Order: sequence, then C-alpha cells, then structure tokens
Amino acid sequence: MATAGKVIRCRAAVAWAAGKPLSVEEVEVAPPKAQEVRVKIVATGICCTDDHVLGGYFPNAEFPVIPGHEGAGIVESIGEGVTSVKPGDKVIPLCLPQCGQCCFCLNPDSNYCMKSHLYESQNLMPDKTSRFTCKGKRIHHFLWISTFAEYTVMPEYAVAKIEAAAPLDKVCLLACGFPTGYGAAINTAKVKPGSTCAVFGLGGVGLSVVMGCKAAGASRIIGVDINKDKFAKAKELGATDCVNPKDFTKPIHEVLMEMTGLGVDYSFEAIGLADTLTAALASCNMNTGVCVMAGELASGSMVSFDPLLLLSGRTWRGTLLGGWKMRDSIPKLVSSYLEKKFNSDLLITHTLPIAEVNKGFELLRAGKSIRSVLLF
Ligand code: PAD
Ligand code: ZN
Repeated sequence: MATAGKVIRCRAAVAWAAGKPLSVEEVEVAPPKAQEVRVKIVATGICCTDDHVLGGYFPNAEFPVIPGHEGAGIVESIGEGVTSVKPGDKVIPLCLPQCGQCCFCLNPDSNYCMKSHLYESQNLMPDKTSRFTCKGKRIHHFLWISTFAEYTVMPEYAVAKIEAAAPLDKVCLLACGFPTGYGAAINTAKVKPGSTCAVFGLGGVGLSVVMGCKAAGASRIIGVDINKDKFAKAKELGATDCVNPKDFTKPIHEVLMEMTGLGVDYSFEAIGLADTLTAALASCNMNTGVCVMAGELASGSMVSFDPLLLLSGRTWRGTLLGGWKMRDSIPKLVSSYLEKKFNSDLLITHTLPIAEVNKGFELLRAGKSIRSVLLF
C-alpha cells in the first residue's frame, strides 16, 4: 500500500486523563517495526472494560492513552519478519495475545499468555516505545491494540487473521464481549445439559453467558440484573427467568436458593462488584456448584467472603476472555458466526460514527445499550 513505511495521520479517540471524556483527535501513527502489524480499524465495540480505563481503575493503564479492544480491521502494512498476516487481510486484534512460546501457550488447558497485560504491561510496544503521537505528545497503547484509533500497531502475536467474508462491523464483538461470556459458560464452567445457571449482570458479557449456557443445553437460566430493561433481550437469548434484586428485601442469593432448592449448578458474575461476586458464589450448590468470575473489579479491590462457602466444596474460578486461546480460536469463532451457529449481532443495539464515541459511553453507563459499535 502507498502508506507502507510512512507515518499515517488519522483519527483516534484519546483519553488524556482519568475521569475525562474521550477526545477525537488527529494522531500520527508510526509504521510497524519488526514483528509488528499496522491495522486499519473499520469497526470497534465499546466494552465496559474501556469504561474502567476512562474511570482510571483499570490496573496499570497509563495516560494519555488510546483505549479500545473490541475491534476488527484490515492489515495496512507489516514489519520485518511478520509471516501470519499480509496487507489486505481481514483481522481481529487480540486483547489477550497468544505468543505460542510461553509455558501457558504451550499448555493446552490454559489461554493465558505471558505477553498479556496482567503479566507484562502493554502500555507501550514491546521495545518500550509508542507508535502514537498527538500534538507532539507520546500517547500510550492499551492492551497492545488500541482499537479506538483508525490505524493502530500491534505485535504479530496479538492479531489473528479471519475469513475474508466476515462483516467487520459485526465480528468486532468476537474480539472481547461475546467470546468472554460464551466461553465462560462452555469452556470455563463447562455447563452440562439439563443444568441450572444464574447469570449476574445482563450486559454484553452476561448476555453472551446466557447464550453459552443455552448452547450447552442448560434447562434453566436465571438472569439477575438491577435494570429490568435488560430482561426482554435476556429472555430472547435464552434466559428462562429474570430477577431484579431490588424487588426483594432478602439477599439475592437467598432468593435464588428458594427458586432452585439447593442453589444453581453454575453461577456467573458479569458485573465487576465485590458484593455480586460473593452473592454469585453463595447462589451455587454448596458442594458441586461452580461460580465463574467474568466481571473485572476495580484495581486494588479486595473481597471478603465466608470461607465455609468454599470449604463445603464449591468451585470459584475466574475467566479471561472465556478461556479461548485467542489466535487459535477467534478465527474459528468467526467461521462459526458465518455458519450462523450463534447470532452475536443480537447484542448490537447501536452503531455510531467514531465522532460520537462519548455518546456510546453515555448509553452504556445509562444502561441503554448492550453493545455500541463505532465506525471509522
Ligand atoms: P455492562 O455494563 O454492559 O453490563 C453490566 C450489567 O450489570 C448491566 O446490565 C447492569 O445493569 C448490571 N448491574 C450493575 N450493577 C448490578 C448489581 N448490583 N446487581 C445486578 N446487576 C447489576 O458491562 P459488560 O457486559 O461489557 O462487562 C461486564 C463485566 O465484564 C465488566 O466488569 C467488564 O470489565 C468485564 C469483562 N471481563 C472480561 C474478562 O476477560 N473476564 C472481558 C470483558 C469484560
Ligand atoms: Zn472487553
């Protein structure tokens, strides 16, 4: 492409400081170095995790930063040594990379990678420099991939090639929200047919959990949310019951115990609060119950809980991106989407131009959207 090897000027939504709205700016994007890929982002979803960044409570994020991690685009150019993608390929940037070489990547039971943010901060490229500048200032990357930029640079191990037929404005959701929730049910919890599930939080992640529980054959799926406007969509996607904790004076785990006898077989927390995390744990069967944490608590949070909840046999697990080994699995999920094995489009409630990025966040905070997709 004519732009290969050159600095590209383009739009990006920059977070200059915590607690401030994003500002759509012209930024300069340097060409990819060796083992790096520059991608033209076509569409990017807004995930609650981006809101954690804007609020300043995402662990180890640094300002100014270009957030965004639910994107899809087209490779513009590649650095020396890149072999898995070429200019023109449709790709999904991966917020959880897969280097293929660390002990976790080599372990078939793990989807963690030592190149992931929780292990090694990804606020700059691996050589500790940034490819972004704006108004003469260095801008940080986010989770290697910063998909709120029209052009963005990432290491090769943080990008996956997908089928050419994939609609980028739809499959961007397969970069984070959908695989996280769907995989939490089928990979992390391994929901069994005929089982009972409870899903705390019916946003993009929680509704994807509902879809995963249904696909796994759960016979009862109870959605829990304080926003009853989420219930219609949850039922459309497979929830059999929905409960609003605000409608009860007793704690919600007691309500779920009464509804199910001994508690649910699987509970999922897809909100990111200490109280709902312990309520989800207490809602599952005391001995065989499995509680999966998908919600991200603010950095520095501590959770206290009655240890008897675990002593009796319950399992408490976390999930990162639904347990998928991302470079291997995301292209396969895109193919499954194209084969109509699931319909993640039902999660998209709004499509907005990048100029309206702040409106997208307002809709999320007001509980009026599930997923807004931003278009460049
Ligand atoms: P969202 O804001 O769209 O959904 C959260 C839902 O929780 C909303 O429907 C709220 O109404 C509901 N809610 C809020 N408070 C309560 C409460 N006290 N009781 C019941 N319901 C409540 O967010 P999302 O679906 O985009 O993300 C959900 C969480 O998952 C969030 O913490 C995000 O950071 C995390 C996440 N984790 C991973 C991962 O890899 N584990 C990936 C992506 C997102
Ligand atoms: Zn996300």
